[in-house]
Amino acid sequence: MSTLYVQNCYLFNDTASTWDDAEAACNQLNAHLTSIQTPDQYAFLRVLIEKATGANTRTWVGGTNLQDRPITGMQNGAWTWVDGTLFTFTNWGPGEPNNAGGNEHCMDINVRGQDYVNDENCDTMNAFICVIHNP
Ligand SMILES: [Ca+2]
Ligand SMILES: [Ca+2]
Repeated sequence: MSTLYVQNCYLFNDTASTWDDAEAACNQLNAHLTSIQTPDQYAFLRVLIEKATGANTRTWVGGTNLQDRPITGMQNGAWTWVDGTLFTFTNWGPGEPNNAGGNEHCMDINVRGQDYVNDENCDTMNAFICVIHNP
């Protein structure tokens, strides 16, 4: 399912994928996993998922703190958006990002079907949303 919003095109894909495989699938479309720029856009993304799946399906978005990945400690470095936009997001779920087990470096939403943004193990299998800016 693809939808235009504020001159961007969003594509929801329910194929359960790791974060890396999801980003690679977006790249095939000259897209990236989506960033979240505003509360309104976040709400839009959740509606898109609900329309596509009939539920608040857990879904990858494009936030990552990749620099943590080689380190098996309790690092929790700076977050970035894989689409290259400035990371100003502050609407994490309570206690997140918690970098659980020192191994959560990718962002997902709708955790346990809730209005909740979380850092997650990048090898978790989730649906995902790509964005094409100004198609
Ligand atoms: Ca992390
Ligand atoms: Ca977490």
